Amino acid sequence: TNMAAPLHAPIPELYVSYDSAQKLKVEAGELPSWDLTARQVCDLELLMNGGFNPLKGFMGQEDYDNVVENMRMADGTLWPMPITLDVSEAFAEGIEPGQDIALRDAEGVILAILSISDKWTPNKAREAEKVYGADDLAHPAVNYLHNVAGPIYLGGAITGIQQPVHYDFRARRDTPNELRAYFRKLGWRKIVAFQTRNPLHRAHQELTFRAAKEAQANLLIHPVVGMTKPGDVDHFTRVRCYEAVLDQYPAATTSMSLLNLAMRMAGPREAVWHGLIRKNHGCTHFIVGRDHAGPGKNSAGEDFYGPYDAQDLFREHQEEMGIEMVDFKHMVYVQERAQYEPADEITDKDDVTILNISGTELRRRLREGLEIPEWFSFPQVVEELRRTSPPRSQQGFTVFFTGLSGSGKSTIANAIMVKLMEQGGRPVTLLDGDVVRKNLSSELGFSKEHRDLNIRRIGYVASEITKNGGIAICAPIAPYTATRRAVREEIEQFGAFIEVHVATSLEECERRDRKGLYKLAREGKIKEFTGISDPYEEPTNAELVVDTEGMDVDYCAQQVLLKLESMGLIAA
Ligand code: PPS
Repeated sequence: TNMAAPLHAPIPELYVSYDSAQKLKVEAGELPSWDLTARQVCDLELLMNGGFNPLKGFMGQEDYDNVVENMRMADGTLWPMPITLDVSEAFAEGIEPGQDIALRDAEGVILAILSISDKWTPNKAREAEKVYGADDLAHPAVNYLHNVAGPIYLGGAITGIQQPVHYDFRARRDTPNELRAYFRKLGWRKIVAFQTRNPLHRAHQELTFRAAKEAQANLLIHPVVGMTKPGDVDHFTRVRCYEAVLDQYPAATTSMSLLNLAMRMAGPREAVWHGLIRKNHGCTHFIVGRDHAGPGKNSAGEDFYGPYDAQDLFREHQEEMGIEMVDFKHMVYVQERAQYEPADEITDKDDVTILNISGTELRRRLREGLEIPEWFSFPQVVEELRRTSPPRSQQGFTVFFTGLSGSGKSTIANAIMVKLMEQGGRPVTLLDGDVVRKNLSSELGFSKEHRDLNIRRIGYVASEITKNGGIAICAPIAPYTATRRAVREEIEQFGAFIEVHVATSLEECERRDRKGLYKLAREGKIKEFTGISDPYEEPTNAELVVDTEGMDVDYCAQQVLLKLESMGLIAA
């Protein structure tokens, strides 16, 4: 009939009109202001554009407590995820309820005004237990909660001034109301949403096709481009992959839109949250597969949630949510029938060959440049993935020498540099301790603070080189374990980090005293001299330890090269 409810009517946003926004922006310049973290910008965007409808701002304490304890706001509305504004102690000190503050993005642009109603110190251990199921730092959101998020929460209503600016894939991003308008325009009534943080392979395509068929609905591929699980394929690469497979879908019935959500990997609660967000985006159905939004293993090596816990929790609440679940079991490839089938529907398991490539196996094959079969993925997708994850022998890496002054770091580092340049293929940069101190760190001395600063600068440059596919060779003393570890973590985001401890003993270094510095240090003419009047913390987890006593430089350099070869970093 023609009496149906208005299709995909707009939902409330928190933005003020354009004119008011211009005025508010000027006034807000006078307010105390908080620079939002990357995750807070994602949350704010979805608050303002209605993605988190019916939330009107960052949660106050009462709503927060209720959400943590029983997945509901204080007024009983179902909402599984705390959406809170965490700030530092120093910032919170000067802020009281009743006050307005400006919220700015990383560039300093004012996005919104927060009218503060609540300020409190949350019980983070409790939040971790209840929301994520365990106070275990192996869970990325629990780690974030304890180690990244500030200690104080501020709550209150948001007045939206402007959307966060995105320079990437603009045409592919839609607010809930933009998607609703699009569905209205095309006359799409039933829409099944597919949430993903991974590249789409054939199994996903099959699953989404089946889901759309089952629900007799149009399909919205709705990938997350905000924040996903640490270590995921970056969203630039993924979107190029999605664009590459979009051709495989019927354009008349399928659409794709990017969602700037910051995921928490909270499994069951996250699935319900995802469902509510999709409902706000005008979808009527939502696909929940095996281990939806799973965080991986806990610190005891077990899964945080059961594989179908998310489906169970969603099912329990779907009526109240007003969005229907399309549940899926694990899809596997049956070689004899050359097709994907849900694992639990295969009745002749013993007579057929079931093929499956796990995420870990896929990453291994990419890393080692091995074959990825066509039954698993689309050639265009594999090509995109290979472009961002070339085999290790084509990726950047950092060799980080550490050891006492005069231990032979520079000499070995120079030999390695020359040998790598002889091989060619990648640019090589040497960041030698002495040389760095003449330019990059010329104003620094040898206090702990200055040494740390020096090493962090070297680490930063090396991480940029590694990211861009080059080889960085560093040769500072780097006496502090914690600082070496920080550098390692920064670099390992982009490529391999090989720590080489040049373990020449103090006695030997002092005996050689190639620069005459030990003599001066003993005489007290050089203060804070490593090994004499300043500490050197020996590495315990170096990839390689070389002892230069009685060995020639060439032999030491060979050991480093062999290590690089065994790690697949240079061609054998
Ligand atoms: S650090 O601790 O990593 O920042 O040191 P680094 O940048 O590698 O600088 C070490 C070189 O500076 C010379 N030098 C000293 N070293 C240690 N302690 C003191 N107080 C000191 N003063 C000057 C020394 O020549 C080191 O060079 P290498 O190549 O290690 O011998």
